[in-house]
Amino acid sequence: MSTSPSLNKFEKFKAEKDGLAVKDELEDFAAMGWEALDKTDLEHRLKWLGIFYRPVTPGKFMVRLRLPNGILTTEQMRVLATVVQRYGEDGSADITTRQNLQLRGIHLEDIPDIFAKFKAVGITSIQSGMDNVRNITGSPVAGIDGNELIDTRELVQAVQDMITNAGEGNPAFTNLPRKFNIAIEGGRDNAVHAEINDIAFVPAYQGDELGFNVLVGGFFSAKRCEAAIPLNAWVPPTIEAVVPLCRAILSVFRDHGPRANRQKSRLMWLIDELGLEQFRALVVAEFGQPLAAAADHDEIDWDKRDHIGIHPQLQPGYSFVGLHVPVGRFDAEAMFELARLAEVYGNGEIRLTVEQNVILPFIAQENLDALLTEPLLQRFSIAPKPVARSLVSCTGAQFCNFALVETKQRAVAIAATLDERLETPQRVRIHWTGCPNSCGQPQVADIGLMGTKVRKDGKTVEGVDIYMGGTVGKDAQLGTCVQKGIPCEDLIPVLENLMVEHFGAKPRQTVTL
Ligand code: SRM
Ligand code: SF4
Repeated sequence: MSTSPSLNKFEKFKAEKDGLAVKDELEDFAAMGWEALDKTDLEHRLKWLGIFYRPVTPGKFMVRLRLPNGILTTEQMRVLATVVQRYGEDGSADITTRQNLQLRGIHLEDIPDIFAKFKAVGITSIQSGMDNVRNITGSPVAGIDGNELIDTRELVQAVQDMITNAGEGNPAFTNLPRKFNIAIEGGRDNAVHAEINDIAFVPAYQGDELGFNVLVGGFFSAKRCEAAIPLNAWVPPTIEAVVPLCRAILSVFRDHGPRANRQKSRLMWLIDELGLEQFRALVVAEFGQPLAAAADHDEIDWDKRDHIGIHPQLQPGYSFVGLHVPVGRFDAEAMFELARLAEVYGNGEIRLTVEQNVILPFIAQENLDALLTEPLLQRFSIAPKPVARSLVSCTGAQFCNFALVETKQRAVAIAATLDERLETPQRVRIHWTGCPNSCGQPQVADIGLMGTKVRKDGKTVEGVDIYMGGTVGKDAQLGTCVQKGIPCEDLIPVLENLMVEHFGAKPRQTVTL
């Protein structure tokens, strides 16, 4: 196939060979060994299968799953734990900011076997990277929240099945101009950060009928960050409405989205180019029927919960218990233990949150005390200290080649120091992100820390730009950069001051002998 000279290099390689084509070559790749692979297959096309070559740890791959609505079963978790365990010290897993899991340390030669094991328990990693739709998020307490408006679980699964052809791969949506995020919120507290998704469904009443208002175009990138805007559309909360609308918007993005400049290829750039009215008209034409105008307000009227601790759930006699997983990092042992706890005390289900934590649902009243004595809860606390509690961090330099700084370990250490030195009366959400790509969402945080390089004493050192003003839940707003270029080694006093000045923190009394 000939390719136009105006296309960027990503468009060229996609036109030459679709990313999904490597699915049929995986057995051969595994037999050849990663060093023998074509560079574009290795570094890019494998991401269509959720397989990420990590230049920081060559030969040790990351596999990004898809976990619709962030829900998995004990059986699935055990399979994942077994995979991670196989790689000893190198094996680990991270809960992501899209309530998903990424497994690390994986050898390419094992992947056909690993994928067979995934398939046997209904897990897929297909189309989870590059120019594809990412894990679709929904409230982590869908179906168990007494105040829920719409249970999103089936909708999220149905949208994923449409996009991925039920996990087998769907060539109709494997060549989008860029990555794409979808969230479906059914609760009152905007647990999914609807405003930072390319498509977001938020609960809204049209007269007496409950359905969704639809937002479009939210995204973060190194050059530009935008909150989603109303499409002026309302749909009933049915698979028959939500799935075709997602298909229509994705088709418009695929067929009309800008592809020349990767920095200007996300959905919002197309909306800018066409104007909202014309964009909406194209969506309606694809949808094949008129779209109702948006309801005049949505039902997001709560502050965002963090789900940590014990909470009575919709079903009488049961609670869901939120465990704090420091910066979302698991080892195999913790994964096996979580699977066991969910089986022994719950209903065999494990849920993940976009704050990189875990929820065990359906804990019967009579099982609560015993669950609380389990050793894993020492490590994954239900009552973490205030700063640690709301900490979120992207992968950072340990595994990500875009990173300008190490994030996860530093985030944990600094949070521990702040908790030691300060009494903090309220939750302060600190988000770390290792570079301007903003995977750790610093713009939604109370205090967002974005990695950068800084000059200090004639040397280049790791530093951060500080973001503030991000609000979540109802009336969510993106924060902005308030301070630039703080060396990480000088960060603690700066954060202490911000905590005292803006969040009512007080230095703890120090005892002088
Ligand atoms: Fe991200 C690229 C990790 C959520 C914006 N992101 C990457 C890569 C794949 C880069 C790479 O190849 O190394 C990172 C993999 C590092 C690794 O080894 O883990 C990476 N992104 C992550 C995760 C794992 C961060 C985390 O620790 O939780 C999140 C995985 C989510 C998932 O399960 O799919 C993750 N990334 C996000 C989010 C947050 C969100 O979706 O709410 C964003 C901002 C929102 C958005 O996309 O609009 C985000 N990631 C990016 C971007 C900038 C996109 C852009 O339009 O420019 C890149 C770079 C790119 O795509 O070119 C990127
Ligand atoms: Fe990597 Fe940057 Fe994303 Fe962090 S924000 S995971 S450093 S690309």
